[in-house]
Amino acid sequence: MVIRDGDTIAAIATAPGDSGIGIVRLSGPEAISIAESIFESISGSPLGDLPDRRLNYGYVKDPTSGERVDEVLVAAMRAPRTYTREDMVEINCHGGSVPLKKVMALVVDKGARVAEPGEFTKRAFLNGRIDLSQAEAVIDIINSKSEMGLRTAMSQLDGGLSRRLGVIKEKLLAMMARIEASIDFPEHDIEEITREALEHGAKETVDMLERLIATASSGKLVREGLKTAIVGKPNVGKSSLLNALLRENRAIVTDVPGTTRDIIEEYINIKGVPLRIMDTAGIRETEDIVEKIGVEKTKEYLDRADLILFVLDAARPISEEDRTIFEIIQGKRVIVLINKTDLKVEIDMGEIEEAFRDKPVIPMSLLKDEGLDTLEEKIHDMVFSGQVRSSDPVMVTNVRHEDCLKRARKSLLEAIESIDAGLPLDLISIDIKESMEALGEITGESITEEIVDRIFHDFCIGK
Ligand SMILES: Nc1nc2c(ncn2[C@@H]2O[C@H](COP(=O)(O)OP(=O)(O)OP(=O)(O)O)[C@@H](O)[C@H]2O)c(=O)[nH]1
Ligand SMILES: [Mg+2]
Repeated sequence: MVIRDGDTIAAIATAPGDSGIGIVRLSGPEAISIAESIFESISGSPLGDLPDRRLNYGYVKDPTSGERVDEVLVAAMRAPRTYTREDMVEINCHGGSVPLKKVMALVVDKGARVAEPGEFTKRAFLNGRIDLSQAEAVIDIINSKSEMGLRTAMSQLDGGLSRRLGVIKEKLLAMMARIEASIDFPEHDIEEITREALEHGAKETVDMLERLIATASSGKLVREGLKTAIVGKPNVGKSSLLNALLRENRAIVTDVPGTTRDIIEEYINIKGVPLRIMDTAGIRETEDIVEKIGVEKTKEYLDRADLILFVLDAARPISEEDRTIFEIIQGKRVIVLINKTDLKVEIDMGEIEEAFRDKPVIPMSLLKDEGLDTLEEKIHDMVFSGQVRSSDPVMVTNVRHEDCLKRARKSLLEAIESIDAGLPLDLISIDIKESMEALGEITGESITEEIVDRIFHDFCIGK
C-alpha cells in the first residue's frame, strides 16, 4: 500500500493547555520547504541547508507581515529514517495555545493539511515501517494505565506479538507447501504421509493459537483496568478499604452509617494490575432520598463490575442487609472480606463459608493493617490465573486481535475435521488459507482500508 496523495500533514502534537513547550509536527514531501518558509534561523541559513536531525535555534516569522511569532527550536528529519518514513519537521514552540495555533495557521497557509487523528502513525504503517499490531501498540502506550499495561504495549510495539504470529504463519505455510507437493505428485503413499503431517501440524498450530487466546482476558484487564466495586452494608469499612488500597485518605470515613452517598471512582495499581475501583454507598433499605439514589446506582455498578469486593463486619452478626447483598452478587466474581477482626467476632463464619463456598474469604482488620497483602495477592492471582504468566509480556490485549485469532483457530479446526473425513487436499488448503488470512488481519497484511481507517480514528491528533 502507498499513500494515495503525497500531501504534507501538520498537527499540534502536544496536549492542549499551557505548558513549557508545545510541538507542531509536519510530515510529507513538503515538510521541510514549508517549515523553511516560516523559519528564521539564528545563523541565517535556510532550514533545508541545516544539518539533519539537529535542533536549530531561531524564530517563526509570519512571511506576510515579517512579524516574529515565537522563539523556537526546529529539527528537520529526512526520509526514510523517520517516524513516518517521510520527511518530517518538528517545531518546538513555547507551550501556550496562542503561539501554537498561530504556527499551525502559518504552515497550513503554506500548503500543509491538518492531520487526522493517528495519521502520522497510519503513514508509518502504510509506508511499511511498522505493522498494524505495532501501530495499535502506540495508542496503547499512550493510554496505558499501569506499568504492566505499558510493558505489554511496548512489547507489542517491539514486534513481540508479530513474531509469535510469524512462527504460526511459518507453520501454516509449510503445511500449504506439503499440500502443493502432494497434489503435484499424487501417489497414494505420499498423500497418506501428507495427511498425517497436516493433522499433526494443524493440531500443534491450534495449541499455539489457544495459548495466545488464553491471554486475552488478562490482556484486556491489563489494558483497560479491572472494574472493581466495593460493596457492603453501611459502616463495615468500605471507604476505609478504598483509602487503604490507595494509601491516601481519599474517601471520608466516619462511624456514622451512610457516610458515603455517591460513588467514588479511582485508578490504582495492584502488583501491576490496574484497577478502576469504586467505593459505593452502603446498601440498606432507606427512606433518605439521597441515600436511596446512591444505593440504586450501586446496584447498577455491580452489574457492570468485573470484580466485587464484598465487605462484612466481623463484630456484627449477619443481617438481612448482608443477605440482600448475598443475593445480588450471586454468580459474580467476588472476594469476601471479613473486616474488623480486631474486635470481638460475632459473625457466623460457618454461614459465610456456606454461602460463598467457591469464593475466597479473607479475614482482615483495616485498623491493624491486616489482610491487605492477602487481598492484593488474591486479585493478582485472579487476573493471571491458569496458563497466563504475568511475566510474559506477549499478551493479546486487543479485542480485534482476539477475534482474528479465534477465526484462525476455527478454520484450522475445520481443516482437522476435513482431514479426518478424508476430504480432498485442495479443500483442506482452503481452510488453511483462511486461517492465514485471519492472522494477516492482525498485522495488517490482509485487511480492508475501511478497517484501517477505523483503527486509526481512535488515535489522538498529532500521533
Ligand atoms: N475496629 C475497627 N474499625 C474499623 C475498621 N475498619 C474501619 N473501621 C471503622 O468503621 C467505621 C466505618 O468505616 P467506613 O470506612 O466509613 O465504612 P463504610 O462502609 O464506608 O460506611 P458507609 O459509607 O457509611 O457505608 C469508621 O469509624 C472506621 O474507622 C477495622 O478494621 N477495625
Ligand atoms: Mg463509605
